[in-house]
Amino acid sequence: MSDGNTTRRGVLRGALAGSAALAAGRAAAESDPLITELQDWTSFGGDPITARPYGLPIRFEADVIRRNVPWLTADPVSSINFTPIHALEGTITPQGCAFERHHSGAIELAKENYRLMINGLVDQPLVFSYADLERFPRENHVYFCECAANTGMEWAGAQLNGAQFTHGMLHNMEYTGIPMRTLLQEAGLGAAGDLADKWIYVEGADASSNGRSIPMEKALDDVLVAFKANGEALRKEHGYPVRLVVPGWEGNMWVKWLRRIEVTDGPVESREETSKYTDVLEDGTARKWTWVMDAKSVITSPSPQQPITHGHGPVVITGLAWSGHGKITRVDVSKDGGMTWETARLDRGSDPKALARFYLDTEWNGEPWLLQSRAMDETGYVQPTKAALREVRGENSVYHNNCIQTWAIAADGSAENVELS
Ligand SMILES: Nc1nc2c(c(=O)[nH]1)N[C@H]1C(S)=C(S)[C@@H](COP(=O)(O)O)O[C@H]1N2
Ligand SMILES: [Mo]
Repeated sequence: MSDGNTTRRGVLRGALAGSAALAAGRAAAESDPLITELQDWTSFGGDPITARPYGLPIRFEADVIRRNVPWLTADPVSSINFTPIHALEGTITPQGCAFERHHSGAIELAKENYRLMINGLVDQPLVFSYADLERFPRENHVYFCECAANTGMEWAGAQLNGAQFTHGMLHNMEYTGIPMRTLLQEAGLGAAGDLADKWIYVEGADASSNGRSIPMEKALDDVLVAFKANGEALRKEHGYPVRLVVPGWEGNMWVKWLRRIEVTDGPVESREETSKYTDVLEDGTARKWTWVMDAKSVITSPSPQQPITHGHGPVVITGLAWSGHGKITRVDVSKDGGMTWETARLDRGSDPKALARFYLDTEWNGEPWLLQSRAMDETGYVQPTKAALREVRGENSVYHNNCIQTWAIAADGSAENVELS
């Protein structure tokens, strides 16, 4: 055994003296055939470097995939699948398992067929090719994208048994793009006059067009016209070759296959911002222009798809937190359904409008837990309970459900989606 291992063991022994986990580790080391016998992978060569020009996850990870809920939508062309957040770590979502939401399916649009038009109240209407866009100064930023309908099925009660399904309309990527401001300035905003009451209308090249109105103030602030995610081209399903990134605001505004930006003197009041993506309130009226995604968090492990399977002793509770208003400043974890709270360790939590990862390194000895997490952001906002949200929103809402989620952990380590009354 190397000195490195001896030292690491010494540290573990000090930290976890007498724990079940350490005892199990010691017993295994003496009789474990994986240690005492010669294995294939130590005896033969592996794959040549020519085996996979572009790599996929190893087959043992084949269950870390996007999944859908067939009964949710009538048709898989206008539908949604969910990020396997229960099985991911850190904060960056790989494109290959980042949720998809299409209103008319994912289209295939080649760079050479791509055009982006800017028209309306501009000095000079312009049409850009993809190659034109590559010549503008670009920036890199990490942002979360959450569909406003994320957790929307939970308004009426605990419905779906897994963080992937309750909270998986969520991804977080590093985008490379051109500030919207740069392109608007290229077209010239002199003709628009006073910008305070101006808007842009953005639409995609797919059959749905998914048109949305965005106030000029936001357009000139941090909106990106993006063409790369996590260092590589956008995937087809995320809007290849160009999509809009609208930091902190509901996913519906992140128009994919972006084809047109029109400067307007008011909102267009499109389908996606009137009959959809408005919030029905307790009294039956609907609230519109609820763009910002309020602070929210969820424990990803343990959770229904990620039960505790290693017996008693040390356990890592972990999850994600995010806020469309800026940075996550604190996340608390409760094991007793919100009666008492412990402050979690924030790791990768300082990027505004990006996912934060939190950990509570703790012990579990078979006692029942009612696990919850509660996020706070830099505005001082605290993630609300479902009861508090229902007082305003009733039970017929769909969008913008950022309530505290509860997982019940049973004596066998299994976890279930429950609602506390
Ligand atoms: N052109 C176009 N853009 C679109 C959509 C669409 O159907 N067409 N869906 C929107 C919705 S509702 C969401 S939540 C996000 C999802 O982005 P993703 O599929 O990359 O996860 O894209 C938005 N942009
Ligand atoms: Mo969405």
